[in-house]
Amino acid sequence: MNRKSIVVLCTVLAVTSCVEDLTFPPGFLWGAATAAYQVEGGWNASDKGESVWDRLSHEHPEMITDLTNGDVACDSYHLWRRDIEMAKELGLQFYRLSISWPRLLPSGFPNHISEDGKNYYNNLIDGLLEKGIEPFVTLYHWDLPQSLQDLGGWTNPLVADWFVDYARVAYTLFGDRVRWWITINEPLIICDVVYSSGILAPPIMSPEVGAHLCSKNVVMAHAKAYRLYDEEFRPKYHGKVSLANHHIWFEPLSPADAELAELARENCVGKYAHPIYSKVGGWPPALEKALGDYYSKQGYSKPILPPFTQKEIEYVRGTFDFYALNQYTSRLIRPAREGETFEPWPLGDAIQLNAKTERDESWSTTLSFWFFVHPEGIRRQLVWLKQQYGDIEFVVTENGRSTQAGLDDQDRIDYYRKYLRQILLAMKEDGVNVTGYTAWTLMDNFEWMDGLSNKFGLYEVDFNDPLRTRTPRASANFYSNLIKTNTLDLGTIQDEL
Ligand code: GBH
Repeated sequence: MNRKSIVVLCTVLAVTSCVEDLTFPPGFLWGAATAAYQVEGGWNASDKGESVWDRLSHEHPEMITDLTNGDVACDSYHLWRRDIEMAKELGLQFYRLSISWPRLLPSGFPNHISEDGKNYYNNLIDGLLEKGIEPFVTLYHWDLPQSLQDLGGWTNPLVADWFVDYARVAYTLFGDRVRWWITINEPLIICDVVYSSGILAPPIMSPEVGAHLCSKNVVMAHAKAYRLYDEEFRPKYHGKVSLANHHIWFEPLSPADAELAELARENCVGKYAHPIYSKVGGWPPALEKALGDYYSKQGYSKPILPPFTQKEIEYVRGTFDFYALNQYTSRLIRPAREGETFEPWPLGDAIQLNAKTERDESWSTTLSFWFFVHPEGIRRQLVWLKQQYGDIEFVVTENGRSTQAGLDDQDRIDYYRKYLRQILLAMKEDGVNVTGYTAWTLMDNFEWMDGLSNKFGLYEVDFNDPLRTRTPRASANFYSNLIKTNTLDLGTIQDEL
């Protein structure tokens, strides 16, 4: 019997024995995430170096909606004990945090390791482990040392060496206790969105040359850090390493736009997944061709997306132990019409695809301008990824939604229910091997250019209180019950199905 008929049968007979199986497999891992710049504060504590986000928020406070910055944020630099307590209250099996590169290496280089930076992460990691919570560590969540930005940052091919030197320090200091590593969070944002929008850090516009140099350098940096772990640390520590991609699910507006939707998927996901996870490696062929054609018309005599050598293709291919997926939202996509202008979000430099994105009117909006709710998108994305890259292990490393302030966040619970139900369907009906899920985010924090006004937290943080008091929302209660039972309670969304 297919699912549709099961649902129909349930509705007609009102029997409960035929309701879908809402239990996650035993051993399924539950976590929540944050990122260093968004929560830590302590921006100049001790010998910490300046990051690109420190620079942007201090020199251009007007670029952040509510004129706030991450100088103090949730003050997790001082309040990390409370963060661990919250992780424990929720019953998390892992906590995904990121290391601030300039906190650990103030100059950006390993000539000097900050004693206080090292202690901070040791305390956090040890404190989590004492409570039975695994640290799941991201090396790079957007806070590049400004010193390296001054040398070109992610557009300088040497960044791969700088990054691997930093990774070596982190693996050496923390690798005995950290089993899950993410090298880089969301290349799509670091390269395509940063250099095509000029509104994130570093605020540099270079949608053609800069964005594409960055794409190759990020992939190479990831591969080097993976290879280093594989060769020198895995034999002792047996951990897992991957990179976290940002996913927007693209639906064609009309059937005629199917090919364009596929190209958009390759542009946003395939660009950073095909080189690593596909059997053949290298850039996605259709994307490489489309970009090649577009930029040669713009007068470039060499490919704007730097080609990989055969040696590089082989070096990068297979540099993963699992697939890490961040996903929030979806878009309809169609060809641009005569005279239409392009926005940098969510396609990067959309002009190169001559594409426009839209919201389906059935997808509800959120406080974040870029964010529409479309639960089926995550299932379709998982199925697409399995089709492209095979039956590999998937971990959802970010998913969640923003709301206004307030403790009774039924919208957030609703979102979690609907997205988790689709993840379960992907697992049970489509056979996608998802082994873990991460709520974004543990607590309200500094939401980049949206500042403190957009709340994504399971815990509310009082930013007017010097103690940054954290209070659980209704969703925290929902999430801890889910973890306890390992079973999704559909609650109010039952009626909508
Ligand atoms: C993730 O990014 C991040 O990993 C996390 O740090 C963040 O807090 C969370 O999602 C929620 O946003 O300036 O035009 O690009 C998701 C990608 C990046 C999407 C910032 C929205 C702002 C619009 N987000 N972007 S634009």
